[in-house]
Amino acid sequence: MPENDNAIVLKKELEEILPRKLAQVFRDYGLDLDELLVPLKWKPLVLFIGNYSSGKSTFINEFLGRDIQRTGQAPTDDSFTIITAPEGEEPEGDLTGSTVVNDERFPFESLRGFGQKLLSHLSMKRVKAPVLENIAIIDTPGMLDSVTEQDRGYDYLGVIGEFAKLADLIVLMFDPHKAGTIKETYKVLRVTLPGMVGEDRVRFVLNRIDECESLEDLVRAYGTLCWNLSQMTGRKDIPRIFLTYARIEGREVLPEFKIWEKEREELKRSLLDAPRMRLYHMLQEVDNVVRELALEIEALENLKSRFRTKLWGFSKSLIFAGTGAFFLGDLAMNLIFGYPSNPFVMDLVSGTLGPHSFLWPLIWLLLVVAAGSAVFQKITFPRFARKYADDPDPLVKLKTPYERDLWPVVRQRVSELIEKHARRQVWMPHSRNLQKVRRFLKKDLQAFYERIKLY
Ligand SMILES: Nc1nc2c(ncn2[C@@H]2O[C@H](COP(=O)(O)OP(=O)(O)O)[C@@H](O)[C@H]2O)c(=O)[nH]1
Ligand SMILES: [Mg+2]
Repeated sequence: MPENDNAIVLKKELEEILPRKLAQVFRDYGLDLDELLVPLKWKPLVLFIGNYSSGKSTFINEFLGRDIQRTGQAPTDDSFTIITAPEGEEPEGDLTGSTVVNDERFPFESLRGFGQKLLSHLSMKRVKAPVLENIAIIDTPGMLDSVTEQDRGYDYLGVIGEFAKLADLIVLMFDPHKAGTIKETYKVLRVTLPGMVGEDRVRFVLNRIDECESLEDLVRAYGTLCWNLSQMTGRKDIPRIFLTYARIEGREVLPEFKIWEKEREELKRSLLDAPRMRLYHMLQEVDNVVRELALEIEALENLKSRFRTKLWGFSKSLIFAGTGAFFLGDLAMNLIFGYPSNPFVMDLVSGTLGPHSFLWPLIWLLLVVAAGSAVFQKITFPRFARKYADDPDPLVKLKTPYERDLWPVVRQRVSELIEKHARRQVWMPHSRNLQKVRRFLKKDLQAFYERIKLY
């Protein structure tokens, strides 16, 4: 599998170049670079979701050429099953839910939070099949309807969302009878997958088309589905929908439907594309995180320049006040207390200026500067920091919808950094960091995208 080799080479290169170019910058902003690649540490994942008895398990069995998953008309299987080949010399067999979420080799730690009930409905089946060397397939209990979902005892849609975040390819399968539940499922994808980038990970499948009674019937079902989909995606164009059916022994299929048999084969082949999708996924993930970082630095750079303006304004007042105190401080003392007898200005006018004349002016100057700095440190600056910690919005100009999508998360981080380390933020070399990050996005990451296209 040359594609998979390329995937490994590219992944290695990315893992090398990312720390070399950006580790320092990540650390400067309190982010952990290693965490970024955790979801990508295991095999490429293909996730099957859709309504119950849409034919997910039947399709998976067919794809593997073995009867691995139970199938049936009623909601037969209410478990999440991760199917893959055993590693190295390990034997075939099942792993329990708690093993799956606790084994460091697998990327499923995030499922621990969903409780015991989920763990008893999660397992890994390890099956020796050549296609499973490079991918893992996740079969899910079919979506019932939103009311019944609440009885499962765990957050079903939340779990789907977690899997969707990890998955490189998502097969969204539904049948003509129950296309309604697709809406709920799709909503989860929309909120979990980042921005617009996630959409290309989804394969839409209308399965069991052999159950349509005629071609007209199929066209009607397809039309309804397209309408529903365009409402859900909010796009003008309709994503490709694979029309498929399983060949079941003893079951007659209308001859006109036979032309769709090749779509099922095409869909199977597209699952083998998962390793390449993994590369996209990986780049999108990196892209996303680095763009978040860029936005964060931009905000802090702006904070720094606002700080400079503020500091300069304050300094100007301080210079003014200091000059006044230098020339007039001892004169005022003289007028009120009669001491010192020869204030600075008088010496200046009478031409009797000597080193002794500078003593009081300098003391006054120092006093004003000290008082001014104290005010700045204790009052002006904390107020300035508080203002932007409470509301960092004025610090950025969100130019694209993508940046608007990123901002809520970044906003939170900016706010926390200002809250905790405001002083550091106004002195850090943000613009240099921003340059590094932008160069990475423009040059290095772009080069990776170009290379994927070639494969
Ligand atoms: N007519 C027809 N039946 C199918 C097709 N695919 C699956 N089935 C049947 O539908 C039932 C549910 O399938 P299953 O794979 O368990 O659905 P799942 O709940 O999505 O995993 C089973 O009885 C299958 O034999 C198909 O394309 N056409
Ligand atoms: Mg099933």
